[in-house]
Order: sequence, then C-alpha cells, then structure tokens
Amino acid sequence: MKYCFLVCLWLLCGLAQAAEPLLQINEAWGRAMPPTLKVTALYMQLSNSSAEPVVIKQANSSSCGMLQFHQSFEEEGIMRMRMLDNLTVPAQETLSLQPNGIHIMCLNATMPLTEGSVIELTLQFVSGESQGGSVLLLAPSAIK
Ligand SMILES: [Cu+2]
Repeated sequence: MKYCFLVCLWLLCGLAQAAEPLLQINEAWGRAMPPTLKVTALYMQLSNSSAEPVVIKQANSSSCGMLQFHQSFEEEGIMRMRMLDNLTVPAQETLSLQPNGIHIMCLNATMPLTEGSVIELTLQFVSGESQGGSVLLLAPSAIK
C-alpha cells in the first residue's frame, strides 16, 4: 500500500528523473574565510535511511578547484589532516562531518569564501548516481 502510494505520488508529480536522493543532507555549513584565503572546510550530517551503505567517491563544485575528503586527527598535540579515498555512510546511520573530525575540504576556491556565500556541490556515489547539496558559509562568530 505504501509502495503504491509512493509510485502514484511520483507519477502525479511527473518527476520522472528525480529519484529519491540516496542521502539526507542536514546542517550543512562551512567556515567563512578572509578574502585572501582560498581554502575552507565543509561540514554536514549525511543520513542514509536505506538498507545498503552509501559510498561517496568524489565531490565536485564549481566554487572549488578541488574537493577532498579529510579526517582531522591529533598527533603529539598538533591537529593534522589525512586524506580519505571516500566517505561511507553505513546503512541506517548518519555520518557526521564536523570540526576536528571528518570534513570536505574546498581547495583553490573560485569565489570569495565570505559569510553568507553558498557552495553548491555534487556528491558522486560509487553506484554511479549523484546528489546535489548546498553549504552555507558562516562567520567564525556564528560557529559554536
Ligand atoms: Cu582538511
């Protein structure tokens, strides 16, 4: 019954290509930077309500020359970052991208990383599918 309802809704809306997104993206934000800096970190909550893990192999944005997946870690009292090949959101779980943890690094930004700017990005999954998201840049004072 629920299945029929979803299919009927889908037909009614006429959104033939708009399959349900693989992930729910919440609380997406990034750190606004001074005009001279071309790099910032992006954070978000990625929730996977499906029964299969979702693996993000790459992220793209016209606002960033390159996007990388990073993991921050502390070594001898110094915060460092290592690159991750991909991000895996386990089935029925939420992956938190947050300060001092996993984040998406925007390198060689092609626009000023000012407060209130929005970075549009596309997450590319190993399945071949992709999904868009918007990341709002916040001033340091707005970051808890
Ligand atoms: Cu980083």
